[in-house]
Amino acid sequence: MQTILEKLNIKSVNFGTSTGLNAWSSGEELLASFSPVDNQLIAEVTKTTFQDYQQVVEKANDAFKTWRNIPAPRRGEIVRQMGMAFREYKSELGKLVSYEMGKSLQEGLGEVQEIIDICDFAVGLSRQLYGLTMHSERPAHRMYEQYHPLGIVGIISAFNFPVAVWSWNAMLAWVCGDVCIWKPSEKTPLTAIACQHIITSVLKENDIPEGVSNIITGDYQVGEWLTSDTRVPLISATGSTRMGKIVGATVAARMGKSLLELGGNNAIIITENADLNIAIPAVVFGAVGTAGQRCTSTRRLIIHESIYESVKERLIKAYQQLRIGNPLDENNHVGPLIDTKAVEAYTKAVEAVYQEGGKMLVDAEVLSGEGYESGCYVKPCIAEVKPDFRIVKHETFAPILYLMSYSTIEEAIDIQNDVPQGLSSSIFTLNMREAEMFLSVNGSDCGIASVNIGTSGAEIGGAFGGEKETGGGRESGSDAWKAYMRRQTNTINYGKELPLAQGIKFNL
Ligand code: UN1
Repeated sequence: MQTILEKLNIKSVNFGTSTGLNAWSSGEELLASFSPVDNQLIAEVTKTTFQDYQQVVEKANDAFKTWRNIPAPRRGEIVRQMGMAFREYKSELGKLVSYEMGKSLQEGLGEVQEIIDICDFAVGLSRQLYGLTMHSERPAHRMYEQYHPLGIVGIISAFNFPVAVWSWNAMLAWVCGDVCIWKPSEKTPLTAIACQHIITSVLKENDIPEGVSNIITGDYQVGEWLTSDTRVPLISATGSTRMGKIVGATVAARMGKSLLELGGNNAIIITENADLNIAIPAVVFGAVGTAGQRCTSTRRLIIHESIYESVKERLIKAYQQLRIGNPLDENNHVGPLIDTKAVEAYTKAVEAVYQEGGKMLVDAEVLSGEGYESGCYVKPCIAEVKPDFRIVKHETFAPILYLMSYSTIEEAIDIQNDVPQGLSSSIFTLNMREAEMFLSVNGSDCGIASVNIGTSGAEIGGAFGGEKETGGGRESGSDAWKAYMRRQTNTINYGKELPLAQGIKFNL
């Protein structure tokens, strides 16, 4: 693990909260980063003080005045160079993500690949920040709209995707002409600082003020400085619904904009017309990948009654083959949960399943003994439940899969929609009517609805986000960039008269 820390000039302790490479923080309090893999202290980071925070905002504001005047395609060129830098550090950063967060090495590398992909996307986007032109109802008038940068974008990210989700926001914000202040999860500050170091070298080489990219570290209080700050027009927050409700209310109270990407409770419907050879692996990856800690993780399986028993058996068999252990060992499928608090939430959810009358098909277990000393490793489990169990409507960030059966496709869609969350959903079927019904206005109510692929692993090209308690925001691809800009409608009169709109006459 030393390599990336050394290569990035991260000297393990107290390198400070910084807008760049200089550790100028006045803080003395430290934030420790422990790995859930083996409970080792990886490093400690200085917590941002209120005084630091003020400096960061001032630097960001100054940098904005320069950055917004750099033409968008030129900003895209800087982002292109960032993408090249992330390519160079892919294997080391991927490893650090895996070690600090606990996801498998493959997934850690996949996360860095998402950064690279969004950089490429943003480069193209930098030449496509299009507005429309309209035909004015008045003679000799021209109307059009244009998009201007907003200013400072506050990014609050979660531990489960410690770097990718930041990049979806930051890369778009940068080509749009905004500057960013990033508050990473207090559980994964190091990967964030590694990204900041990678970015800073590119900014320096191009003579761009370092205040374009800023990090603040600490707990919810630091987040509160950001969310209540009128100098920060947009807050993009990823995390729990509980957190999102607080952030959303704080930002709304000051009429700021928020982009919320919160909890999911994602289901897969397996119809009697499904190709089980693709459905089963999709379910297993969706449910146990990242140890069930993606907001897109598959939590509920809604299976047609005629194939329920055979799907159940195939899943039980597949789960028996899962290898749980150190995520840096490529032979393992499942790594640890983020911390022992998450293990508690897993245990509590399993208890709730029993209490409500559910049955375990693959038993839950907190693992101990050699290799599991951190106390964060749990066995992915499968529970047989009824759709109306309270626990089934709740998002538990752990590898617990709920199985239910249905008899009509309408019933399956009702079950799928009948939860407070609305992020990702899928149907496995080769029947065109079922697939189209699922995608229709009467189908899934989620922000993401797919056919014959799982609920997780969305590509960056699409808009990412969901409805209801998921928060309604859209990040990443498609036209998600519009959230990072302010729209201005412009009307120009090039005539010699002053005709009023709506035919109003006003004679002086
Ligand atoms: C998240 O879990 O917060 O679709 C994001 C996926 C990833 C992103 C997940 N591309 O699973």
